[in-house]
Amino acid sequence: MTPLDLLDIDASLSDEERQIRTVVRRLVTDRVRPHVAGWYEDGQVPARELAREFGKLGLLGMHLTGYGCAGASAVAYGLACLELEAGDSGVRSLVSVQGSLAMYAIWRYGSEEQKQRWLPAMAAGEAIGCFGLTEPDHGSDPASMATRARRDGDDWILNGSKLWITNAPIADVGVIWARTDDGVRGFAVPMDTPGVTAREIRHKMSLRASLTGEIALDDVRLPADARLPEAIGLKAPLGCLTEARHGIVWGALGAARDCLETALEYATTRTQFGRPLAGFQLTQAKLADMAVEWNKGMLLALHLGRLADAGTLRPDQVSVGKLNNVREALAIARQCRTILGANGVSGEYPVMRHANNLESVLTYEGTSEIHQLVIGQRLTGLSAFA
Ligand code: TGC
Ligand code: FAD
Repeated sequence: MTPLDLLDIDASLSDEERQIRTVVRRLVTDRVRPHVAGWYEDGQVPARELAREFGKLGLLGMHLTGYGCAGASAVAYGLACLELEAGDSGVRSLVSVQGSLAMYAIWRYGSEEQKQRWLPAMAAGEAIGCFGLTEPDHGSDPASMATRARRDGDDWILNGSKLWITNAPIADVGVIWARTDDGVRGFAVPMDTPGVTAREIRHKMSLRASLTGEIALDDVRLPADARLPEAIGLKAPLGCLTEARHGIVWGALGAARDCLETALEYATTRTQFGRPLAGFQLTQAKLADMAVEWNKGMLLALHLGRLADAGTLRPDQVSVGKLNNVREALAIARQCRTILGANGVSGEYPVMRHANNLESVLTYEGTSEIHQLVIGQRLTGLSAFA
């Protein structure tokens, strides 16, 4: 429960959903909060160690079934993302990329052998996955990707590069998307294959508690069975994005909640002009407006989560949630920062870290503009991309 829950949204959750949320919140309190400011400042995170701990709790690929995955509901997965991102967006990213992108791709499009080989180890956090779609020259428009896969006998030869790839520097397996003579296809690439190199991208000013890398693919020879047999065309990677974007719809509200709770606490304890900041009408107006937006975001997330559990969620509906909740979470983080005054820019408080992180969240998994255009297409029937 949070005092921000003005609408008693909590009452709409099942006991199981609340229990999962409690477990994840405790994990974040014990394992993330005490260290995350330091990880952020150092630009380092013990991702492997965290992945093993998350794996033990069943958080990796938790909404998938079989192969060591927990088979939780979409709403439970969303709540887990929310709690993780209340710790840090980078920590949620570790889990989303592993579960919703890399594991989901193998689970949805892979052969039985690929599933047996990778999924149990990934669910346990013993193997780390990454998802290579974005390229240096092709971000919002993955249909134009330049990475090529060509046949050489039964083998495949991959050439190209992928940029801004979460977990790449430590990944054991990369789900790599490449153009073939027959269109876009996906490959499960062991990252120790000769010709694969991953370079860490340093000096990010956002998502610093997350490892991001560039993957170079230089005549990478793969056996025929490295290709994900059911991944045919661009809709395969885009289908993975829909999974991850749903998690972000919830996750962004976690970062916003942490900012709001921090600002609320600060405003009630800090006095100026002889009274708490929270006693000023202007501060209350800020807090009220932010809490209203946060509650609207929660209703939206819950609605989309229930649609996902009913199996009827459409990608353009996920765009509504990603666009709104990340945009509002970022606005909330920035407004909360003003309430903390100078302390708002200090790493002693989580607010500026969340605000900086949300700049990445606004851009990755489809920028705000891309989601506006997806919604625009739904409304008008006209594609702005074609
Ligand atoms: P378009 O012609 O619209 O679609 C091609 C085919 O794909 C289908 N489709 C989708 N299917 C499932 N989910 C979606 N979200 C889908 N969007 C489209 C579509 O129905 C079509 O199917 P079919 O059967 O007709 O072939 O494709 P387009 O080239 O016009 O592009 C559309 C656009 C711009 C929306 C798409 O390219 C896009 O979403 N671009 C943004 C790229 C992006 O989001 N990249 C993210 C990379 S991963 C990442 O950022 C990870 S961050 C770390 C973390 O998550 O924590
Ligand atoms: P561009 O596509 O060049 O866009 C630049 C600007 O132009 C944006 O504002 C965009 O909205 C706008 N724009 C583009 N096209 C249009 C249009 N048609 N109309 C109007 N405006 C438009 N990718 C992965 O594949 N895997 C990952 O694990 C991953 N992790 C990431 C982690 C971080 C920290 C970050 C920052 C990014 C990550 N990404 C990842 C990449 C991310 O998905 C891309 O950055 C994103 O898709 C945008 O691509 P771009 O940066 O090339 O921007």
